[in-house]
Amino acid sequence: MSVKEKLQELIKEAEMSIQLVKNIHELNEAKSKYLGKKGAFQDIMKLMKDLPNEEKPAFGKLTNEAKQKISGYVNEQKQLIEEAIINEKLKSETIDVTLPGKKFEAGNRHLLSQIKEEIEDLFIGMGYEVMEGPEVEIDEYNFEKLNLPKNHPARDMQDTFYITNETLLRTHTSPVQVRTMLDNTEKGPIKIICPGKVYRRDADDATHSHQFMQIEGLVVDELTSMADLKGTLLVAARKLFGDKREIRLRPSYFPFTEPSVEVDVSCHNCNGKGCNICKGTGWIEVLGAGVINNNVLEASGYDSTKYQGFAFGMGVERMAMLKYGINDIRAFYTNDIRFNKQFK
Ligand code: 2U9
Repeated sequence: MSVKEKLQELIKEAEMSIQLVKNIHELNEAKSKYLGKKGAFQDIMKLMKDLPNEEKPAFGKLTNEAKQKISGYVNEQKQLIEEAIINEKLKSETIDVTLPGKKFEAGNRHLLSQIKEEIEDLFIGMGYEVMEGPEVEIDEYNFEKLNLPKNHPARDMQDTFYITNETLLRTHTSPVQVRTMLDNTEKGPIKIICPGKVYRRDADDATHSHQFMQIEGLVVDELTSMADLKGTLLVAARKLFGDKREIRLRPSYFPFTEPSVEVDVSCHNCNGKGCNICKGTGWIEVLGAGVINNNVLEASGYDSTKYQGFAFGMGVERMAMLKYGINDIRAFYTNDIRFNKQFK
């Protein structure tokens, strides 16, 4: 067999076996079998030394052409294998755009946050500023400066969570008003509401919680009256419980206000006719209020002959319970998502 014939045979064999190769690993093996250092051309090259000199260039040309051909087969097969890999990948990653999408449910704010913000917004609309303060307070701001002297029953260990003799968990947000009055170096007018958590040593039941939320308001100015208080609370009651609501004030007592009142709103459920929400009276007690006690003004550096003002306080849970007919305060804190979802 001539060298030419040997080369033609090698080319044919290589073409066939390379075409049968299925993956890159096999292809690399085939490549080194035909084109590698110890490959099929090694034996053919050995024949060169026995050839007459004049035939050597033609022999070299033929072997080079053969190598190029085989190299071409390798490249073609490589391309085919790579295409097959891509096609396989595309097939496995096909997205069916007609499938229904995954539903992401948007959550909602906790009802207490919603009510708190609703109340904040309505007072901001009347020119109030929102103030916050610490939940761990000193006795002086929580009691002393609010006209609750040392022997007052509210200061009993049974009613208040004391941390030390002088520090405690605030029992109302009133110390925030005290701090605002003390911080006001010009001793000028104040118009604020103070929302936040408060703590009392109550046994938890359907209507009591050792921790709950209050919003208190304070207005200090040179010309304020009980009429301003009543007008303010009427606006608030109508914003929260509906345009048709009326309010009534009943005399009461708080150490920090004098005179003090309890405020009822006409029942939004029965329009005042009497139902189980208003216990047949047509009225629901919603908050406490009054004219700031002179002792309280003086304790925080205000001249009570020049300044007066009014204050009010409400429980946020109570507002929410009345508005939505919720009969157990514990529903707010047990984190049952089904409860929260009802107030979307
Ligand atoms: C200062 C002066 C006066 C805040 C007031 C009430 C009346 C009141 C209760 C409502 C239900 C608390 O959450 S509740 O238990 N609050 O009735 N709060 S007047 O009076 C102040 C506060 C601060 C310096």
